[in-house]
Amino acid sequence: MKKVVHAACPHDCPDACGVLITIEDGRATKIKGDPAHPVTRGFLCAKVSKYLDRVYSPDRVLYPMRRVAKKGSGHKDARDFERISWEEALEEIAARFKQIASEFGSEAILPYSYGGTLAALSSASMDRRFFHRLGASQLERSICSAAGEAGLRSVTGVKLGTEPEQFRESRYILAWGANIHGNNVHLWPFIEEARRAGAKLVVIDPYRTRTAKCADWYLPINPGTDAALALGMMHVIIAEGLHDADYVSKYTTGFEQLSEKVKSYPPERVAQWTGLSAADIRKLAIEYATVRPAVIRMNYGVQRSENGGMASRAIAMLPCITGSWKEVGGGLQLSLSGAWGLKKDALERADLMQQTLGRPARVVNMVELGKALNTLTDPPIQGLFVYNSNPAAVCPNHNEVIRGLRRDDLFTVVHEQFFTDTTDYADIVLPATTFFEQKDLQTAYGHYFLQVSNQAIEPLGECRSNVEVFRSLAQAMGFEEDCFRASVEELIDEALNSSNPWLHGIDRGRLETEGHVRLNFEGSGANARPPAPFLPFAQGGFQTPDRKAQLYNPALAAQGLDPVAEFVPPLESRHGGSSQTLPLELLARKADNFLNSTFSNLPSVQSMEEPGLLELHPKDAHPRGIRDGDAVRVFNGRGEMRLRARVNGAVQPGVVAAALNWAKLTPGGCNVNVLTSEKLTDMGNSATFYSVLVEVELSKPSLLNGKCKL
Ligand SMILES: Nc1nc2c(c(=O)[nH]1)N[C@H]1C(S)=C(S)[C@@H](COP(=O)(O)OP(=O)(O)OC[C@H]3O[C@@H](n4cnc5c(=O)[nH]c(N)nc54)[C@H](O)[C@@H]3O)O[C@H]1N2
Ligand SMILES: Nc1nc2c(c(=O)[nH]1)N[C@H]1C(S)=C(S)[C@@H](COP(=O)(O)OP(=O)(O)OC[C@H]3O[C@@H](n4cnc5c(=O)[nH]c(N)nc54)[C@H](O)[C@@H]3O)O[C@H]1N2
Ligand code: SF4
Ligand SMILES: [Mo]
Repeated sequence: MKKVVHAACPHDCPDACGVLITIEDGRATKIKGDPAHPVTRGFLCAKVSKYLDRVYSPDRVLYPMRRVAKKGSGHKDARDFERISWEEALEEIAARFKQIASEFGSEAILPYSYGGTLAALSSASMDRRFFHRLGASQLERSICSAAGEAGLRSVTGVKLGTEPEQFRESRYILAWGANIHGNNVHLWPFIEEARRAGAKLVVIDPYRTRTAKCADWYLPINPGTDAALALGMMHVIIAEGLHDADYVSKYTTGFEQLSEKVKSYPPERVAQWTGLSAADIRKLAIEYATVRPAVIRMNYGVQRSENGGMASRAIAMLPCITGSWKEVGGGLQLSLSGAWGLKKDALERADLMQQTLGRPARVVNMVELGKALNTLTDPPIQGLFVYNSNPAAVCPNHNEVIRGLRRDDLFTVVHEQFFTDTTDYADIVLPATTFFEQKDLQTAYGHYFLQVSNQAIEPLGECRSNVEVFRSLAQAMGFEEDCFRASVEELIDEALNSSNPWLHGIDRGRLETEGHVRLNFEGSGANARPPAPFLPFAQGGFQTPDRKAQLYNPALAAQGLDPVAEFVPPLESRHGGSSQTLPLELLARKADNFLNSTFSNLPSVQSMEEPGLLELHPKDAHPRGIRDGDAVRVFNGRGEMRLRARVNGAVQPGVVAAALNWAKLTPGGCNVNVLTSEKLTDMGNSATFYSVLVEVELSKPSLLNGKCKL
């Protein structure tokens, strides 16, 4: 029998595509985009188009497994484990967690999860209930976007922005630290539509991405200098009187302080930091302010540097001073995730932690996993439960993370779909379903459509969903609260039972029938209006204390930051002053065809990438005797790796780039995060993957096949 099921892609991607899965005799035989979805419009990215290869991969984890080989050695796949039953696995985990809790206290157990799936239930529901009830340490989940969110919110008070459909109305589009073509591909057709109508696409990125290659104007900015550029643009806009005085006076506070501040950022000075010419900076500012509507797609590339919070803040001020929020096709998009307002307290039940501990549990920042595993005391981390994440690949300061994961006294459980870099250090591996095998609720951070993702096939092998794993683990621990028995449907209903007016009229039944539903921006009942473009800040409405955009934000001063904005060069950069020890800035990037480390083990997806490359400029290659194709050693005080040189036009002199991959699949055996640091950003305690200094030298080709040196 053949049927087609509507699902939603839950991967960590702004697009949250509507998906149609064809099933024949219980087996998925086809995946395609749902043509009815107004934003993702019937196509999928290259990697998810190959999703059947992932679901039915012979490498899936299908059964609970217990380690038999020594941690970190052996085959680094299923052969290092013995198959056990779910009952044995759950009993062993419960027994170990109870023993750790009684000996060290429950905060010696740390959950570790991030973006394996962003579906509402799979990412934060039963799991949170479980760890709150257990009294485990809390994880600060800031590895990706926290600096940018803090920067944006310091201006607007909320993560809202321009909906993607409006980009077709824009006439000037700034892709700022945003690899749209690689990481947010469903925005691209709207941009193309705008360009056919005469729009100009400007890309500001230190790496010549696919998006940059397609741009009308590409500005290869020096890494970590975006705050200077935004302040320089505002210098020109204000000096030329191109700001919207009416919007500014009605809907912003602090314009006077901003005007004063930007006087010290003339284009000539900004040029020295950014590597862009003063003439280009001036031209960019004038075009941005006068070619209307102008929209900014800022993305998280901007905020993965030491002062990325401030950079995002400065950029977020631009549409506030030009009044571009008033226009359809104007404004700015970073993340739209502030719109959903699902009932988190019901889903996550943080009150259970209070009940167990009588206080909030200790917080451990996920970026500092290496430090946490190796240095925390009182209590030390003795139990680690990893799900939705692959920290042995994605965490900065990889060598320290691995040193911690190797500890014999650390009990590590990993719930996974594949034998990743992290399962190489697991005591117990539990098999996880993919989104084909479970039902969930799906929000998005790049559009405003809510979806239900239906279950298409039965779980493979003995795979269980995140919800089911924590439900059964709660039972094994003897947690008796009713909330540990909730079904998926009940959890979806609880999530939607929110006071957010934009969810008014949207319930599970409607989502199940319609597949996707746009948030209710129009109001309901007598106040309802016909669907119209959503302009979140056309008439102010910022979610700040005074409802105005905060060009001056007093709360920042309390954190030791400039309450207006300022540019401070990253310490670990060529402009960083005394701490500068090595000459090259490394962009430890994402691969266009993987999703962080996900997909990197699938042959059909691997064939679209060329892993193991270090991209560098001829001006840096030649003095070091490096030619295209040579083996090179890339190193700094934290570690080293071997890569193959690609001397091309991707980066400017002084900048090199390498992409994220599984460590065990990277030539030389360790990945780019051996070079990155645990240093946190200025705002949001986020990661600084793009503030890294390295040196590069020729290496012996044979060492490309060597082992990671710890
Ligand atoms: N194909 C694919 N899609 C993805 C992902 C993936 O790994 N692969 N990852 C997903 C995830 S988790 C996220 S958070 C989003 C992220 O999507 P993006 O926010 O687009 O993230 P990045 O690729 O980190 O950075 C975007 C660009 O910023 C540039 N950049 C680096 N440093 C600077 C800087 O100092 N200034 C400026 N202006 N630009 C800089 C980088 O070169 C990069 O091209 O994408 C999601 N989508
Ligand atoms: N050098 C460098 N490092 C980076 C970045 C970078 O640009 N450069 N990007 C950073 C960013 S932006 C992010 S968001 C993080 C991402 O960090 P992670 O969220 O850890 O990302 P992934 O590598 O995609 O690993 C997710 C894992 O979850 C598993 N998974 C998927 N679905 C499920 C499920 O339903 N249940 C369970 N239990 N597991 C599941 C997948 O198989 C996969 O192995 O990486 C960060 N690390
Ligand atoms: S990864 Fe992103 S673009 Fe690809 S199918 Fe999923 S949501 Fe769509
Ligand atoms: Mo991310």
